[in-house]
Amino acid sequence: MTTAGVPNLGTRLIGRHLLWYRSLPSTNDLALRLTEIPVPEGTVVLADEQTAGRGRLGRRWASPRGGVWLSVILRPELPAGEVPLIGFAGASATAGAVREVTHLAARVKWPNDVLVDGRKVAGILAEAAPGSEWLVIGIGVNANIPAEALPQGAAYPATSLQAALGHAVDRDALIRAVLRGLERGYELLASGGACETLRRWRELTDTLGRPVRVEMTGGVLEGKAHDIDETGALLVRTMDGRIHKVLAGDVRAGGALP
Ligand code: BT5
Repeated sequence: MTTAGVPNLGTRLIGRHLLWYRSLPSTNDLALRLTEIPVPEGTVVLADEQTAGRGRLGRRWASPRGGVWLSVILRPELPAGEVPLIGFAGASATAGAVREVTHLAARVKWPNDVLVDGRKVAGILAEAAPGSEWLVIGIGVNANIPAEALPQGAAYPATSLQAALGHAVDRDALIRAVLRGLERGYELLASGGACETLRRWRELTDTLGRPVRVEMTGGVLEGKAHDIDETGALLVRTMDGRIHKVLAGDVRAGGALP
């Protein structure tokens, strides 16, 4: 482990303390444990490789060397309904960082995925530390991962920045851009900018207005992605004109367009 940071980060909060490991089971797991000490808000845990990277609902997240796998420890002072917006700020920040560093037209997919050419290039996992006010936001970006090392048969097609560009990206520059963008997004939320946070996400998404099929724990919903509400829940309009509120699920393109 090293505490050497990314040079010239220039942030006030996020990444001022940075723990960088060659290999970890999961940066989110370590970050969640660190909240019990606790460490200063904004501490970042980074790993070159994860051996037990996690997605939502305990799904596996492939994290070979070459990717950016990091977790940020936060202690948000936000109304409860706005806490989920940190994930949306994280997705927008990650898509913005990809755009800045690679000029690829990265977009966000509900709730917190980042896509390039319609393929998943990054995922976000926000987790609350049980029984406390700490929150960990995990960000995984398939940066310099060769196409053949990407997960095959993933529920949603995957890509990496290297595969999309045809060459490697500057990983440190990407890490800097992600952390700076997340800090801006977090400060915006903390200063009452929930509407602006959602506006930025809407600007970067192609989920809204499209026919979607949403797979949820309780079943499947088909319709048109109408909007997101003030907590980030997805509003889906079904054929009968009714609007359904989806708090958690996986969106696939398709479904019937009402
Ligand atoms: C996510 O979950 O997209 C959240 C991923 C968060 C990863 C970061 S890395 C740093 C931090 N530490 C962790 O342990 N996790 C966080 P979800 O929407 O549930 O997507 C998971 C699904 O994506 C899997 O079931 C696979 O189908 C697919 N998948 C797995 N690895 C992938 C990869 N590297 N790229 C694209 N898709 C992948």
